Amino acid sequence: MNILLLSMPDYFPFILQWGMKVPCLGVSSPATNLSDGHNAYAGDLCTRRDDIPGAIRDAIEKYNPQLVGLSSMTFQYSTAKKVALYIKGLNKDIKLALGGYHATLMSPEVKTEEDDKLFDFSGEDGRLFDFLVRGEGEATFRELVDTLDGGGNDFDSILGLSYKVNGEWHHNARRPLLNVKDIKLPDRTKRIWNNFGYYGYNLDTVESSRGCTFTCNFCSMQHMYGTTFRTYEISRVMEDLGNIKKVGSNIGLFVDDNITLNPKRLLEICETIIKEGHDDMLYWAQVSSVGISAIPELAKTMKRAGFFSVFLGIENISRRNLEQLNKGDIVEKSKKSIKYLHDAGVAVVGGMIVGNPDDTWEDVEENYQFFKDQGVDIYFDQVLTPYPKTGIREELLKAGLVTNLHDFTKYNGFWTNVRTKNLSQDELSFARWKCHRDYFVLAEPTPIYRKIMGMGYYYRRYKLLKKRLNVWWNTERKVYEQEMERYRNVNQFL
Ligand code: B12
Ligand code: SF4
Repeated sequence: MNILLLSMPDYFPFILQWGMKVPCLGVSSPATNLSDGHNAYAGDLCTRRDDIPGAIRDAIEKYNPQLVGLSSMTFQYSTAKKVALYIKGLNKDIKLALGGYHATLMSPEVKTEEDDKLFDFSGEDGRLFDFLVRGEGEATFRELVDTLDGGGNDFDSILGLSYKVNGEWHHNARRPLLNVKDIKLPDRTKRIWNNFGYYGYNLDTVESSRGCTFTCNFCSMQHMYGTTFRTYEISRVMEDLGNIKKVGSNIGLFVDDNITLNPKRLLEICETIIKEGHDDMLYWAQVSSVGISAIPELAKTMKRAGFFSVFLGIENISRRNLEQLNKGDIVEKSKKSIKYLHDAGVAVVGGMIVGNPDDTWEDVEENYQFFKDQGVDIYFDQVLTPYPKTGIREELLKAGLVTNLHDFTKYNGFWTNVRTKNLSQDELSFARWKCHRDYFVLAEPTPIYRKIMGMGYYYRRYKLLKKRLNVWWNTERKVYEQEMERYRNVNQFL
């Protein structure tokens, strides 16, 4: 049987500025873990943003799939639906499966009154898709493909699957988490498009673990893995690093939720990278302040292994807000982590979340001041987003602070979907834009960031000059509105 898996092209506006095109393991891993005898192809539509309909049409013609699987986060679902409609228009006999975060949120175990706004089983969504693959996809998708290929429709024994009988949806029970030993390494030759990257580097994604045992209440991850942490053998991780090198990558992005959950294990991974000669590549990972601050030599060893930059979840510096996010008091740990990372020469992409219920303008700005004082190199500041089925959504709904309830295309941390008790949605959005601009965009880059930018530094200076001139000619408010307008339609592909 021919199978095509596609990940969605939508992106977070700031990420575009950084020129990131990231291969999605959510499609290459299920494509690899099928039974023998099928032809599976994985396509990342982020590499085809210039002509999405053309890319889909060509892929359908060339690979002639009987089943197409779409991978989508919640903010990408509207595009997934358009892609599904487009495919059905090309060939109505192709079966369509939706997998990934959005599909997983539709598990019957986490039903809410808002479910029909996420996926309307009795409406267009229900008619368009044939299957939902909820949770980890490797085994569920394999069993689905085998059943379809055998001509069978005995779907009721496939755990984690939702399917239709005479138009009526049935939801099988959740599949228990997989034993990670059973998951085959992703076969990247199944990819049909390959121009991935990060500013001229060739980037690929690798996994060393799945899950996290923390319970931050803005995080959707618990719906996929609960509060568990499963690790791959370090030898498997090294084999995968060797594989991405073979396909020409020179940056490995670890997609682990929290690779620092066991900092001793990360230390061991770094030592093994060095020992086995994989330190000829660069690496990037999402790390926690708790983990990095736990072992003073960890940051230095990471740098020696090739970690040139990390995303550090600082989130907020107000203890009140950290408590509200169920994050614990990590301020001192964040300071320590930034110091350890900088001493080692690792660039810190600081994760910040603003727009907590009690925030004033001063509270928002205090976070940017902290980032500046601590010398954070790149600001990844997001507005608190009431992602569906998270604890924070419930709290914000109760407090009447959610201003955009159901346009989920705006749920990516860039757009403002809430207000605070002291700031309207518009004031919060403007505060975030202005602080981001004043403290990061128009500021002199930190020495580490400047080094990473290389010649790009001069391009940035030129852009800055243009931006400054724009503020001289216009009011800040006008510039803000122009920028927001520019970003509003970036994810309209079909
Ligand atoms: C790595 C990562 C990124 C990377 C790379 C994304 C990529 N292209 O793969 C970067 C840094 C770019 C990123 C950015 C964002 N991310 Co992100 N990211 C992750 C993270 C940590 C891991 C994803 C991953 O690769 N996992 C490993 C693979 C193997 O697992 P998987 O993708 O879940 O796929 C499995 C199943 O979902 C399923 N599956 C998935 N798709 C399909 C399709 C089919 C057909 C089938 C059968 C099965 C299937 O099978 C797979 C194998 O088991 C997750 C958290 C998590 N644990 O998933 C958040 C997560 C997916 N991100 C999230 C968000 C919100 C974002 C952003 C919008 C904003 C932000 N806060 O950063 C941006 C926007 C991205 C963009 N396109 O512009 C949310 C999504 C929430 C939601 N409800 O949709 C998550 C869950 C984080 C969270 N803590 O809440 N992200
Ligand atoms: S530490 Fe990160 S992955 Fe873990 S629950 Fe918090 S936000 Fe989610």
